[in-house]
Amino acid sequence: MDIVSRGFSGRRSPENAKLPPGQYLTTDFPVLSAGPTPHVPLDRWEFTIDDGTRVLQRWDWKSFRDLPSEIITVDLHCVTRWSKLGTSWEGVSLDTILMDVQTDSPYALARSYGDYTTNLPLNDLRNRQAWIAFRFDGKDLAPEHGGPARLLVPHLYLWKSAKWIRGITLIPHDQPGFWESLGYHNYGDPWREQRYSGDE
Ligand SMILES: Nc1nc2c(c(=O)[nH]1)N[C@H]1C(S)=C(S)[C@@H](COP(=O)(O)O)O[C@H]1N2
Ligand SMILES: [Mo]
Repeated sequence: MDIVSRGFSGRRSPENAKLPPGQYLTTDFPVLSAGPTPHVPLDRWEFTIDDGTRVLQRWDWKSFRDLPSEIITVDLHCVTRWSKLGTSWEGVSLDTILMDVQTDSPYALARSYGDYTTNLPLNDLRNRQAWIAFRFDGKDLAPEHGGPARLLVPHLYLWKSAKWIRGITLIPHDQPGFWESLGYHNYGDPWREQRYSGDE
């Protein structure tokens, strides 16, 4: 029997149920960048998939924007403890991006303009879990938030969502990206509170 009735404490509101451990809700949209915001003109922008040796796929802005896109509503969780619920984006699913890519490599390293990298298992980019997003809240993605386009992987802490994405390298053996090599967790599941490399 429940000693304390549920709705009484007021702590299990629908919003709180969506909040991973150790996170708090915010309604603004903080900017977290490890360096200056790179400005890439759209006529020089490109996005490539490579295997470390060869470029397997290449899109310029026009061919990228010709890919089918979708509107998605997702919750964001930053390792600095803010979470933002119900954010609306438009982007191209990584399932679409990877459709014609044949690989045996189980890991991916996302690469950004400005040299930021972050690693994740290739499977975490598949199955409607990741997008290359170019619009936020109905507007073109602002440069400070990663415009013209950023990776969006909402089921992992937000440092995995590389801003100013320029490509993804498929790698046979996992290798740490920027924050992962500075002591952040290799995988970064907010629901398991995988913040730092020592966390389970
Ligand atoms: N290229 C690049 N991507 C990045 C970062 C960065 O410094 N450079 N910071 C990461 C971190 S730590 C977070 S929390 C989010 C922040 O995204 P926002 O600035 O849009 O809130 O971007 C991630 N992607
Ligand atoms: Mo972050």
